[in-house]
Amino acid sequence: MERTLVLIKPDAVQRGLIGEVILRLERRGLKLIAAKFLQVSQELAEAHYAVHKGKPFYEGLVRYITSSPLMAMVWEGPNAVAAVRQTMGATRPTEAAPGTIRHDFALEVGRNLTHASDSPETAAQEIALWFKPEEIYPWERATDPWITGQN
Ligand code: IDP
Repeated sequence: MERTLVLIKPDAVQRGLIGEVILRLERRGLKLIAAKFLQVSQELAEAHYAVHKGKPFYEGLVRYITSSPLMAMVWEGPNAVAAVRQTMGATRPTEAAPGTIRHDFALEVGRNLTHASDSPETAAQEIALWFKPEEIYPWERATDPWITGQN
């Protein structure tokens, strides 16, 4: 079972797309195990996007992510990392497949609505950065065996 960090970024919150993003992840069969709504500090933004430091879009990216509240979540499921990235679509909305969130609701890479961890290793680091262990609530869902194929 994998876990992945998902951010519903400030543009998606401002555009009223929180429900849409959650709906798609829930409907896919993924399970929400942690969530919080917050205004991101400069420090957290810089830590989250440390890998992009020095790139031309880095400062704009930090400004974007700190500009207005966002929703941070942890989702769990079989192959959660790949499944969530697939549901989000390619980083550039014009390259995202039809039916993905970025294709269906976005136009610009700089306002692409969501973040999702890109590997299980990154997911573990990002979840530890955004959530304290006691803020994560694994729970039994009656439909789990119908989704995972395991009893
Ligand atoms: P990802 O979010 O799909 O994993 P990354 O390459 O890790 O994509 O980039 C992180 C975020 O940085 C993107 O989601 C996007 O918001 C922003 N970004 C990436 N490339 C550009 C760019 O060329 N211009 C502006 N923003 C960018």
